[in-house]
Amino acid sequence: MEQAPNNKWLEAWLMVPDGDIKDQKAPNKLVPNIPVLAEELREIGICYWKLDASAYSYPKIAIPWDTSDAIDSDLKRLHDDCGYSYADIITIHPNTLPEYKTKVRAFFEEHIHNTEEIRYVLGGSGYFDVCNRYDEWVCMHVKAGDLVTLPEGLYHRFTIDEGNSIHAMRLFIGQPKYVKVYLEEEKKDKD
Ligand code: KMT
Ligand code: NI
Repeated sequence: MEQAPNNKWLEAWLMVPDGDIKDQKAPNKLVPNIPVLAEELREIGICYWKLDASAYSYPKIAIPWDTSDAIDSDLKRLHDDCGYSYADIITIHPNTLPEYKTKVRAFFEEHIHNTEEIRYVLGGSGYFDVCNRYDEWVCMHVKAGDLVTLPEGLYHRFTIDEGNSIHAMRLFIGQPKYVKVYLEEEKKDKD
């Protein structure tokens, strides 16, 4: 399935330096803002599709989620084209995510994976930050209907935004791996 055309990509911008981040849930844009365009995101290996999440209903939590339950034909197509064989659905919200505060902090620690990271936003919103080739943080604002993939080995981090909640599907090729490699100390953990 074709990715979204460049002029329909998600909003992205360069972030203030890490030392200036007081609130991880804030946009943390530079002043004046420096937008980052689709071309640049494609260059670092990001893929982006826009689906209609509001037309279908999904459970708040399903670990795993049976991908044969997919009725959205676009999601089915992507699923088959890309070989996504496992999915789960989580809702990051104090009522639905055990150890919410710890998890929200952990998602925001920069890390890489030895697999692609594939996330489909079903509701709510958040920020995926990715490292560009100048080692600067680019913040991507993800919202309902956004299906984003980050390539293996790309430094990134995630946070919910000031809306305080996101409902998201996590897709995997093969068995899910949540192994993270952090920049500072190489530690492994499971979410
Ligand atoms: C991750 O790997 O950082 C996450 O899965 C974040 C939550 S999904 C929007
Ligand atoms: Ni990750």
